[in-house]
Amino acid sequence: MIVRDVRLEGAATDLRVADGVFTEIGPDLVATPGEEIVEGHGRLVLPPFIESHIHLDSVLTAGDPEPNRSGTLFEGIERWAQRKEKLTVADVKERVNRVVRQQASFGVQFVRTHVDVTDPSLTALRALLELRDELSDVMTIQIVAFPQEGICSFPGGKDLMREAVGLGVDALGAIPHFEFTREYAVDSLNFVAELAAESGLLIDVHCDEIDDEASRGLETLATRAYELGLGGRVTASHTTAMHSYNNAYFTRLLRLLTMSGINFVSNPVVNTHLQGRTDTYPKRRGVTRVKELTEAGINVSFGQDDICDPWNPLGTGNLRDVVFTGLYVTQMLGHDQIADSHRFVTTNAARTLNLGEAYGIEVGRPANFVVLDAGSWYDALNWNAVVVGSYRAGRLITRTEPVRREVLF
Ligand code: 17E
Ligand code: FE2
Repeated sequence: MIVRDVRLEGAATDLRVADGVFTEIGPDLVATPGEEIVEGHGRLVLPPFIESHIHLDSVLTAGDPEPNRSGTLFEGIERWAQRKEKLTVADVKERVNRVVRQQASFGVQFVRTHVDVTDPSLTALRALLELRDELSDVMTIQIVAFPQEGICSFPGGKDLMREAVGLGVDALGAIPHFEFTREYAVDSLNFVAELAAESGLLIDVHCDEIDDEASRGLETLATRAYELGLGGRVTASHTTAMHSYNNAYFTRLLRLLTMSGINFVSNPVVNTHLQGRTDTYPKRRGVTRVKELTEAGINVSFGQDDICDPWNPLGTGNLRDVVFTGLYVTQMLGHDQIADSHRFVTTNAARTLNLGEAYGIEVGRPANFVVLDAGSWYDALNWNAVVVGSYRAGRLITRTEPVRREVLF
């Protein structure tokens, strides 16, 4: 197959795909007899979008059995604990199957999902493990064992984490800011770092998701990553307390973060909703320091976090909305910052997920790509361009008609 006349990194090109991989990339490719040709009409091609942080187990549960009335993270955890009692494997699979198809229609082909393992039956985890296999042809799903109610503060928390490792998760989480004490926070991070080092799993911690400037799980996580040589296999998600750190502390911390080589995920939509809730005025945005981390050469990606659940009553899974909001909230609207901002949900996210050579539009790699109804990312972002086609190993897996507006005056 030849995909003719698309724009790749600013230049017009064609793509040749055979046996599910890119075999040639360059202008004016000549079709062999019988070779299929797809017209690109000068549209933008990107590697697929990557959802680097979402909670698939809770999607589409908003209001059931009760809505989150305060809009806080902590009420969300209480509401979810109520809904968790009713989980069945069939319920989780039905909701996630719907959402994964919606994500796919927005060009997402890789998802890292956190799954709550503070449930002695591990129901949601069992459901997600089945879906990871069933959907692998169309969606790569990474599963993080996420201890929503704590590792040291939840009865049997460490055993549940070990059980999740045995069932086959991809990564280990933690939630230091929710543990009862600072000591438990440190102990939970040491536990996870050692378990990851011995099991070879990745780490992705819900780290300091609170407006408390004294919440400093991140320095422990980064230190363990540095000392154990885990570096890029470790991710710190949310890190909203960093918004409130004093600049003297942040300056010292930045040296360690750079040395450690860990990744960051910011969830700018959901954290502007959840954070600052104990403030009167001024109200903090509570989004981590994306601009400063990026300028220091540290890898940051963006996630949606939630779709219609106790922490976010809205959300579609369209990562364009996350980038759009993220750029405003982090004040990263310089021309160049906008122009390459898809990286927060493409290449930077690929690094967070440790996708390596499984990702990217290069000869010899899997022919996974999306075609947008725009000639540039700048326009695609601004005009909310649809993904007209999402290709997985060279196969068209979703198709959307371009929007055509007629003004009748
Ligand atoms: N759980 C949590 O601890 N933090 C979040 N942002 C979500 C779930 C969505
Ligand atoms: Fe989260």
